[in-house]
Order: sequence, then C-alpha cells, then structure tokens
Amino acid sequence: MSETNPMPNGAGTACGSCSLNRAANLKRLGVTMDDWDYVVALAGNPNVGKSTVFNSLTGLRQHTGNWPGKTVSRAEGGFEFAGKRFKLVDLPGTYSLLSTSLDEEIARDFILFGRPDVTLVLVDATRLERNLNLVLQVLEITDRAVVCVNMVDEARRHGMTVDDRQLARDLGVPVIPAAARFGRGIPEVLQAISDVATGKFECRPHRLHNEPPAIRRSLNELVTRIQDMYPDLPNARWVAMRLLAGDDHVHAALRNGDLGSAGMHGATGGRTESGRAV
Ligand SMILES: Nc1nc2c(ncn2[C@@H]2O[C@H](COP(=O)(O)OP(=O)(O)OP(=O)(O)O)[C@@H](O)[C@H]2O)c(=O)[nH]1
Ligand SMILES: [Mg+2]
Repeated sequence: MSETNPMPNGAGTACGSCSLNRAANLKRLGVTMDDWDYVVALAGNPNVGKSTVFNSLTGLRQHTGNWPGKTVSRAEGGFEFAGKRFKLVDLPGTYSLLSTSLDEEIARDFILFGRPDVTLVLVDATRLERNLNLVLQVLEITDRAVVCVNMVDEARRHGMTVDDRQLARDLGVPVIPAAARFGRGIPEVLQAISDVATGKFECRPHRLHNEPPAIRRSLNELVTRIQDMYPDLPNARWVAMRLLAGDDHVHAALRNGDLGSAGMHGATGGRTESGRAV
C-alpha cells in the first residue's frame, strides 16, 4: 500500500519545500477540533486527490494511493486560516449524488443535511468532462462551492491546459488549478474557501434547467410548495426533482423536517457549536 505523506514534519508545521509555506496563515489542527466557525465538505470522483488535499490542510494522514475507493466513510479534521477555524470533512469518492450506493449516500447526505458552509469539489484536470457531472450535481444542492482542478501537472504532461477563468465564469463559483501532490494551488484553495465561507465571494452557481417540458408545470408547482414550507432552502428545485423521481430518502427528510436545517447556513457563519450531527 503506497501512502503519500505530504506532511513529513507532522501536524501544525508546513513542509519545508512546498508552497504551503506561503500560506503562513494556515495552522493545521489535526483532529483536535472542539469548535469551529465553518464546515467544509471535500467531494469529488474517486482518485482525484481529495485525501491528499485533506492531509495538506489538516496535517492528518488519510490513506492515499493510486486506486479508487480508499476513503470508505467520511474522515474529519481541522485547520485554522485567517483567524477562523474550519472543520474539513473528507467524503468518499463518488461519480454522482443520486444515492445509488452507500458512498453516494454518505456524500450526498453530508452535503444535503450536514450543512457545510463550503463544499470543495475536486476534479481531475485530465478527466474534466466526466468530473464536471458531479460538480453540476453538487451545485444543484448547494450554492456555496469552490472547484479545485487538481492534477494540472498530469494534464500538462498530456499537453492539456484548463481555462480556469472561463470555467469559473461558466460555473459561477471560484475555480482553482492545483497539483495537490506537490502543494501547488493549496494556498489559493484556502483563500477561496475562506472567501466563500465568509461571504466575501458570493457564488452564483450554474444550474441546468433541462427538465422535460412535460413535467415543467408539476415541477414548478412542487417548487412553490416546497419553498412555502422551507423559505430558506437553497435547493428547492433539486428537491422537487428528487421527489418526482420517487426518492424515498428525500421524501422522508422533507416530511420529518430534516431538510429545513439545510438552508440555515448564513453568510456570516461564525457558528461554534460542536457536534452537529449529520
Ligand atoms: N500527479 C498528481 N498526482 C496526484 C495529485 N494529487 C494527488 N495525486 C495522487 O493521486 C492518487 C490519489 O490520491 P488520493 O488523495 O488518495 O485521492 P482520493 O480522491 O482521496 O481517492 P478516494 O479516497 O479513493 O476517492 C495518489 O497516488 C496521489 O498521490 C496531483 O496533483 N498530481
Ligand atoms: Mg480519499
């Protein structure tokens, strides 16, 4: 089993050679997190470098390696940046959030009910088209996201470049190119997370409205009713689509009130209560 340890000096210290040294504001907190200001979910397809980023930011040593499915449930850790404490949750790799497998359910439920202040979606620069499917699904559920285009070193080796600025305009959220294995782009990821969490950057996520015309009327009616029940819900359209698809899980959450809490995250954040259950 190969394990990448980007943190040879252990938690709390930046490694000597990587660009994290520039993120002088970063303090790795390992698992010692009693309270936090913001919760950040780390999502992405399998094998895109999520745990590598998680380890860089927290100083922990989640298994990383060159095969998919290493992170089997969620792992939590923390870091401090610009005077704020962030709890980071490393989610299992998934290709979608349709809840057809346990991994997808863990990832989806955390984004839906865990109320992350920011969802950091990692994508593989060499497989952008396939990876963007998950990004669009995440942007249906939450309006606070940062996209990190990882493995730009690999992409470059194959003669590919990614127009991150155009992608950011198209998606309506910050897009940061990175090579996490080498610590590149991590300071910029930190800044983007902080900007979205504090409300300094306001996301305007791109949402597809490509539902079949035959269901549009029912869909709009449902959306109106859901919004009446939960005025702060950031994803009424997605919820309505899931209801029409017969998603029992979402149906139950709507009935028992679990969904209501998903809209409670405010731009100011500042929560310090611990142990928010998900
Ligand atoms: N070339 C290159 N390899 C990277 C980069 N980031 C991560 N890797 C490698 O990609 C492999 C997968 O990384 P992980 O961090 O385990 O990926 P993951 O997304 O957590 O994987 P799952 O938990 O299985 O979903 C490891 O061998 C990493 O060293 C990068 O920027 N460039
Ligand atoms: Mg992992």
